[in-house]
Amino acid sequence: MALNGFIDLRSDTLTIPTPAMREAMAAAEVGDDVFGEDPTVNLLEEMAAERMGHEAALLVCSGTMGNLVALLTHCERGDEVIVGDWAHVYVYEAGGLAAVGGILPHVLPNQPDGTLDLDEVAAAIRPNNVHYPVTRVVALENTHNRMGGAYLTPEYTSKAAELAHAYGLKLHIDGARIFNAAVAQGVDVKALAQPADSVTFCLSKGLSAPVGSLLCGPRQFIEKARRRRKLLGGGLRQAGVIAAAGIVALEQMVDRLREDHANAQVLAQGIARVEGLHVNLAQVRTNMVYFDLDPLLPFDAAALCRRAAAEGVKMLPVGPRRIRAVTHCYVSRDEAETAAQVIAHAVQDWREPAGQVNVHAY
Ligand code: TLP
Repeated sequence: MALNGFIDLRSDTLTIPTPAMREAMAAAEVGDDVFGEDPTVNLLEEMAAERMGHEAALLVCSGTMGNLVALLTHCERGDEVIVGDWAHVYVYEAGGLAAVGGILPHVLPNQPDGTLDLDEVAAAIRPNNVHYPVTRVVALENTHNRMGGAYLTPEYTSKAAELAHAYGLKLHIDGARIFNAAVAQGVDVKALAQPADSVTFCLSKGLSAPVGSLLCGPRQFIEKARRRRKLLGGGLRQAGVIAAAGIVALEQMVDRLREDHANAQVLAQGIARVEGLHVNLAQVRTNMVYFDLDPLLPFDAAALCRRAAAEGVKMLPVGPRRIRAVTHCYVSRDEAETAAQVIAHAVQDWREPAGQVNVHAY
């Protein structure tokens, strides 16, 4: 099930459309979505809203666009968003909230479990005073990418929403992998999405669709968001070809995420057995494995990734001595085991990587 001949653990974004998706895309009924006339997009948006327990949904090009559209819809220029220091929207979205929206990030430390400390959130909310920016939104991420794929619980999400609402703020959730969070906890995804005022989720990660994310929220909010999406150039025409794959993703690819989580365990346990590599097994909860290289090892994360790639396993260096490996539907259990063996061998029998395989780095 390899991708281009590699066991590719760099990201679940590397997943390609399944045969069922390709068929659905070819057969999709389409129309002009800027006119609201693409029946397949309309169906996907209805399905997404229903799944999340929100009134309406909007198909956007990417998770990045979904978060930006959400924040542009909640905020005026000069408003403030409370956000974690490792949040995707803060670290990995090219500063869009500030660059495009004129929105200030008010950054709090992310906890190892992906949460923000709610006492710290309460303390960060600005008093109503002419000197301050207006605090408008609390932004959370579920699952939390840089905090190891940690998931937020329904209880925490509801508490965060209560706090935000008590101060007249909105809660936005970057739920790029919210289905992983739901499947890992055995809860209905609504319990994680409904307390928020807006939530985005991605079709193009573990769900294996080629393109697309959904922004969900109240109908009026989504209508306003539709204009923001247009402003950003995200008004697509016959987007039904994309939406068709998204419908297959929602129907066929959600429940199987548990396999990815089980394979992440296999991989993590294999890595944990390698002397010189450190993985916190308690933190491996969904489809992500982050691990660190011992300071005594005579090579860094990028070198280890190049060496593993030369032997057929791609991973992502995310720091000088930190690596991310993500499981998805193109990584079988056997491949997870093989990957751990390749990594072990690379460490135990270290030599400089042969050849140059581009693995990228975040
Ligand atoms: N994350 C990508 C990279 O950008 C880091 C990855 O490989 O994990 N929210 C979260 C939590 C994400 O992890 C990502 C993508 C996004 C939003 C953005 O989604 P896209 O790539 O569709 O803009």
